[in-house]
Amino acid sequence: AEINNNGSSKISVKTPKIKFTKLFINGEFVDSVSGRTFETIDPRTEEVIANIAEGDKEDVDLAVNAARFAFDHGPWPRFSGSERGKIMMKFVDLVLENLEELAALDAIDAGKVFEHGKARDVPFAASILRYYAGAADKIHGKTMKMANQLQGYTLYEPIGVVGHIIPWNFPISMFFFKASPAMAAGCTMVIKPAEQSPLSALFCAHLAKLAGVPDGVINVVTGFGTTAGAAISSHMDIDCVSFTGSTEVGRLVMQAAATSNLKSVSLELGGKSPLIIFDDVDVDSIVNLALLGSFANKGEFCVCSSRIFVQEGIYEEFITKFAKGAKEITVGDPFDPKTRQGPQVDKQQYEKVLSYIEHGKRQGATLLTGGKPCGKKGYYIEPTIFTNVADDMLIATDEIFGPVISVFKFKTIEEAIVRANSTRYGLAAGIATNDLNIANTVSRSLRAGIVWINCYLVFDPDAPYGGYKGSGFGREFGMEGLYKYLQVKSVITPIHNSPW
Ligand code: TXE
Repeated sequence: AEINNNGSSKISVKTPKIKFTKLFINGEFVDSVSGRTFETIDPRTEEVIANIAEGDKEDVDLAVNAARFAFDHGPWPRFSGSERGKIMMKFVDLVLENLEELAALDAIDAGKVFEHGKARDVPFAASILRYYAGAADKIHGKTMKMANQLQGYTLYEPIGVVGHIIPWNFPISMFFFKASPAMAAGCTMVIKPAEQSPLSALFCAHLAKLAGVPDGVINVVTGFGTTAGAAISSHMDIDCVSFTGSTEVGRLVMQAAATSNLKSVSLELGGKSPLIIFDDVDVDSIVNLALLGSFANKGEFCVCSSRIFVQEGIYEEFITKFAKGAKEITVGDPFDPKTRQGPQVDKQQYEKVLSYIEHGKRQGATLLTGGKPCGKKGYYIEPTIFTNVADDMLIATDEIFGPVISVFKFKTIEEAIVRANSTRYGLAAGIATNDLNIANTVSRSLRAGIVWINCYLVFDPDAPYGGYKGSGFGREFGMEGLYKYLQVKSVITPIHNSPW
């Protein structure tokens, strides 16, 4: 990999000024009750960017009270869908007007490539918000002609106060993946961004206020998982918790929901997604697809194609070209236009990824390329590929969440399906073939919430995605992503003396 990180932040001409560092509760930026703060770190330089208010249980209580009041007495759930949609559209405009600043905040806070933020993350976040703004006035139930002179209809009602707990890999996107459908439904909410990347969520809270979102509808409590996060999942007055993060914490969130008020839960957890490449494909174009599926966002994405299965006929050609492509990825400062891969989000993730690389070597896999940290400072890791990986090695079974990919060789379709499915996860999968019959057979056989055929990492607001098996449950995007924030009520009434 070409390294352009020289250990200083001098490339970064666009470092944004940090305007918002406090909790956002009931339409105001406020200090935490304890007055404590925590440091958010720049993964390029390992230096402190800002001190952020550290919310804890008392702050979550205040935020929930504000959200509860806004739900029980405020205008938001009582607006017509089109009134909510209008305010959400204004919010979309403000997000796009502030596109550069938002992308820059995620670049310094989470190490995300600035150009990618500008071209993809922020516009996609805006398109999710726009989709649900459009959906807000299309929520309706059905009528039922019932037996015995009864008539019934269903009402779709907002579920109430929602707690959103979000991770650090797509800070701005996740904010809108969670907030937009809940807003459309008429819910009010408390959002806890990840402690590694709180900046863009606070900026978005400010934009929500400018857009005219009423006070108390969106509250943002920055802080840690075991304190602020746990206070959300165990809160007695939150009706629904929507979590994206690790499988271990997903389990804790569900337990806390069960032992508190039985709030509804949706979980988007980790993955170990297979990309299956059959030997009828054009290797060069599939290599590009595999590079995208493997090393986008430095491998810090839940649908990363971290297990690539290649049919034996093209295996040698594929790994040669795939390794060459990985070596050509420029790792460096996210603000440098040449950069394709920034630093891992924090020291913990950086060390986790490096320790998996050591495991892979120790367990006898072949390190085809990469495998080392790079740069003098910051959490940079070379794009790394292992071959000769046994299906039960740790690097083949665990979510590494970094730029580390295992490539496997297979012979038959049946073998590919069995091996691809032999994982505790089930988030995404990719298939590369020109044979329609293979594509259809394999896509039906894979136990994953989203399957890409001859493409990868393609998301659309209208296409639901979420997990099978240990990758969680509940869907984001599409109307499915909206219905988890609604409850259905059946209303039944007798009709007297009707001949029908
Ligand atoms: O996740 P956590 P971490 C995976 C990925 C990564 C690993 C660890 O493999 O390497 O998880 O990352 C909050 N109660 N994913 O440790 O801890 C926390 O503050 C309530 C996959 O950062 O799950 C943050 O806001 N909340 C994933 C959020 O949970 C708690 C994206 C996620 O943090 C909590 C991120 C608790 N007890 C990591 N503990 C994906 N699916 O895309 C923590 N949190």
